[in-house]
Amino acid sequence: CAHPSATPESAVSQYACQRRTTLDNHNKIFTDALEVLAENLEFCGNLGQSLAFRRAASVLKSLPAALRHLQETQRLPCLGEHSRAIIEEIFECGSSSRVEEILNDERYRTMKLFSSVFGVGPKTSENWFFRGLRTFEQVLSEPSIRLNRMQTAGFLFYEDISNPVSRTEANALKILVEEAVICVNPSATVSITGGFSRGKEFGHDVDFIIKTPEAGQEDVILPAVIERFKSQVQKRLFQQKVLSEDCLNILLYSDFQESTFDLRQLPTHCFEAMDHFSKCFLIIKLKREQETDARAGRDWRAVRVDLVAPPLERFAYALLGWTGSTLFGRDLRRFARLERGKLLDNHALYDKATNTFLPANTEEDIFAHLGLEYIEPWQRNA
Ligand code: 8DG
Ligand code: MN
Ligand code: MN
Repeated sequence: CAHPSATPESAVSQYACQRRTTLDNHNKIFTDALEVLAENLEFCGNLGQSLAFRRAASVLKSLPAALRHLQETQRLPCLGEHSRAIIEEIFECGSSSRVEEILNDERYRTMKLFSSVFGVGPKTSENWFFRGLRTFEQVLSEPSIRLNRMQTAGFLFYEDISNPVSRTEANALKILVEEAVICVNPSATVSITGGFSRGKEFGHDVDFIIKTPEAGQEDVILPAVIERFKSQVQKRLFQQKVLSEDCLNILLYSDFQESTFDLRQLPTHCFEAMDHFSKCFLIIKLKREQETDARAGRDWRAVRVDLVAPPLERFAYALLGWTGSTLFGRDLRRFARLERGKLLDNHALYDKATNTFLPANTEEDIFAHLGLEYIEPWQRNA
């Protein structure tokens, strides 16, 4: 990537946080190919090179029109010779032989299959692959494999969870989550974050962020919500005929992670965007709106839900992080560090020059601290 000061004002920035990237991708044929290459490198543990392909794809996603000639990539940042060679081949042949090769590669296909299970990451997938396992049947019948609780739930609800969640379902879930949250704390509010807040019509889960005005409430609200889910909510909704009888047990899986957040801790510079806030990863039963699953004989489906509850004074930072996209967040942190001498993560923004934490009530405040034009959530699909 070229240094931004070396490029004219109108040029595309190397930083995703200085580009507006809507879901209207005019270069899908190229970005799909580059993302397969990136994913394959991730499976191989080559995160640096993977990121280079992810950045190249992201730049193309931000363009207002489809590329017409390879030469157009010359003026774009983050497009190295490898990416350009892939684009060139797609221009000439309609597809990339390297991408086709990866899509047919046994290791890639197996890693893709295994890591599609909730709770199974690249490490476990690789382990299973090198033990000669290729299918779910083989994994599940291998006596030496002990699945953890998350993976067990992942296999149990695999079909449901691997089906994308619709916006309609996300809105139905919001009502359910809001009901529980307001019951345990009437002053708390719930907002959808993650992909749906960026305008996506479908997601692999639904992400919610909870705002609690009273200090300390962020630490107790999620366990209380989980308890609430386990008891009254479903009964009441059952009485109101919102849920059917077999929906009574609404919580199919819950993993609460206690806060390890420390107000004085400086933002960390790490590869992954994981944060220290109180959060939970859930699988929730959701009543189907229209058709019932006749084969399964049930009128509900399992959906993945994430909840996060940051302290009020850091809410804007948590929201910015959880809104994503992952690459947008990564570039915000990189921009802050390299261009502004500030440390940013999901918890805070720290000015190294003055040794102070910069307070923010809104996402707009954070962009302003960084001297960046505000980018709306739906323009953060980098
Ligand atoms: P999708 O679900 O529609 O497929 O996409 P998404 O909503 O953009 O992805 P996600 O995997 O649900 O994650 C949403 C954002 O949350 C993403 O930018 C990563 C971010 N995130 C954090 N911290 C943490 C964390 O500690 N755990 C998880 N699971 N996600 C986190 O910023
Ligand atoms: Mn999500
Ligand atoms: Mn999520």
